[in-house]
Amino acid sequence: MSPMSETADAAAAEPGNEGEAAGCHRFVVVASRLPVDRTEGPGGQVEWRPSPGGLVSALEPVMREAAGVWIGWSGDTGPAPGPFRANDLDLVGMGLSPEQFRDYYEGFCNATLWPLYHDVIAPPEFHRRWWDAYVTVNRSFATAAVAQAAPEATIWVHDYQLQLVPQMVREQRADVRIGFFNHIPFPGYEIFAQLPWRRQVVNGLLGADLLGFQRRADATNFLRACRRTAGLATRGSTVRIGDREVRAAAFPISIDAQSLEQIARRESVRKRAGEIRMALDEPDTVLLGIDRLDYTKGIPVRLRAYGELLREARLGPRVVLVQVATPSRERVGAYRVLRDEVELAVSRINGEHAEVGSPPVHYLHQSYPREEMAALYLAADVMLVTSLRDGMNLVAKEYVACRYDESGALVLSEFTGAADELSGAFLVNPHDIEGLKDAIVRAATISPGEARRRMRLMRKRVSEHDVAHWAESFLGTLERPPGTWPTL
Ligand code: GDG
Repeated sequence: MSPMSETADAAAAEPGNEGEAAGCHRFVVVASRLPVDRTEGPGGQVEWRPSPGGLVSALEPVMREAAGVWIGWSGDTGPAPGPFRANDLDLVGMGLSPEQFRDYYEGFCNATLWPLYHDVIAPPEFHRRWWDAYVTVNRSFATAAVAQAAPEATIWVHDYQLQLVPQMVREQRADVRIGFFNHIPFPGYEIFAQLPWRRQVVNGLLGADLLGFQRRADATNFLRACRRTAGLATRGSTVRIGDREVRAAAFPISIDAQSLEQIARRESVRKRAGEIRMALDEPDTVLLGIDRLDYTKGIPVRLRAYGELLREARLGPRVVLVQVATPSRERVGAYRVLRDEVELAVSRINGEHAEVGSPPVHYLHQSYPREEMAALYLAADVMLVTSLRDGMNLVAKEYVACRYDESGALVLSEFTGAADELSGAFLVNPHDIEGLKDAIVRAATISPGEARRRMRLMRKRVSEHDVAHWAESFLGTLERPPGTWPTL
C-alpha cells in the first residue's frame, strides 16, 4: 500500500467542517451507498448516523492513513448533500433524482443486473431508458471521483451498480490507480451475453488495473467475457488491452470477526440468547435463517424442506425454525411476489403443525440491531444458508464468528462464495430437497465432538481471513507494478 501508507500532506478537516478541498485525497472509495444514514434530529436538523458494516470497518484504517474520501449515494431522492464530514470521515454524498431512483436503482441495478448476475433466478428486464440512466449515474460518480482524487491517487470502485466508473475515470485521469471489486457473482458467458450492453460493461470494467471477484469462478467468467465480447487475449488472470495489463482474480470478502465475537461474548448478549431460547419454549433444537428477503437466498426451498421434515416427523417434536427476513427492495415486483410466497409457506407450515402457543416457524419480517443478531446466532443450534446464488454470504461467516464455544452446525449452499472457504459446513445443493433435508437432519443431530471439530475448522478460517485481510490483500496487489504481481 505504498502511496497510501505515507501521511497525507493535507490536514484532516475537523468534525462538522466540509470535507477536504477537491483533488486532495490519495485514497478514494466509490460505492453505491455512503457508510452513514441520514436521520433527522429532534429539532428537524439533519444528522448522519454510521451504518456500520464490514466494508467501512475494513477501509477505515486506510481512509485515515491516506486522507481518504468515500463517495456514495445518500439513500434518498432529495438534493445531493455534496462533500461533508461525519463519523470522522470525509464523505461526498451523491444524489439521485426520483427518475434516476426508478430507472437506475430500482430498474437497471435491481431488475436488470441483479437477476442477470444471479443466474437469472428471476427474469431480468432490459430497457433502454434504464441503461441510459445507468450511464448517466455512473458518469456522475466518475466525475466526483476525478474531482476528489489527488495526483496518482488510488481509487477503489465497488460493485455492480458502478461498473462503468473505472473506464470513465481512466478516460480523464491516466495518473490514478483503479481497483474494482464485484460483491455479487459474475455470471457465465451464456447468461452475461443476454445483456444488450455487454460490450460497454466489459469495457467499463477494463478501465480498472485490478478487478476483484468473490470466487475464482467469477474471475474466470469475466475473463471469458473479455475474450468473447471484446475479442481480447487473456493469459492466466491477465487481460492485455493496448499497452495496459488488467488483472482479474478472486479476493473473497469477509467480516470483522474479532469485533463480532466480542459482541457475542458480552454478558448482555449471552443473557439475551438465553431469553430467546426461553421465549421459544426451550426447544431441543433451534434452526435459524437470517437473510434479506431476496429471491437469491433460497428461503422458499428452506421452508419446503423444513415443512416436509415436520410432516415426516424426522426432526423430533421439539424443533423450531426462526426465520429473520429483513425487508428489502419492497417496491420491485419480484420482491413483492417473493414476500407473498414466503408468507404463504410460513402460514401453511404453522397451520398444519402448530400447537396453541408453539408455532414451528417464527417468522420475523424486521431488521434488528447488531447485538440482537449476535444473540440470535448464539441461540441457534443450526444455521441454514440455502442461497440459490450468493456472491459470498456474510451471514454464514457471522454465525461462525459468534460461536466462540465451538458448538453449532452450519448447513451451507454450494452456490455461495462462503462454500469455497467453510469446509466444516454441511454443504448442500439447495435445489435437491431430499439432500437438503438429509443435511438438516444430520446437522440437527450432530454429536458435540463432531460439531466442535467442524466449527473449529471454520472459525480458524474466518479469524485468519477477516475483512482486514481482504482489504490488505486487494490493495496490496493493486499497489504492485504489473510485473511483480503474485500468482493469484
Ligand atoms: C451482498 C452479496 C456478499 C441482515 N439483516 C440484518 C442485518 N443483516 C446483515 C447481515 C450481513 C449482511 O446484512 C448481509 O450480507 P450477505 O452477505 O448475507 O448478503 P447481501 O446483503 O446480499 O450482500 C453477498 C455481500 O454483498 C458482501 O460482499 O457476501 O453475496 O449479495 O452482514 O448481518 N444486520 C442488522 N440487522 C438486520 O436485521 N444489523
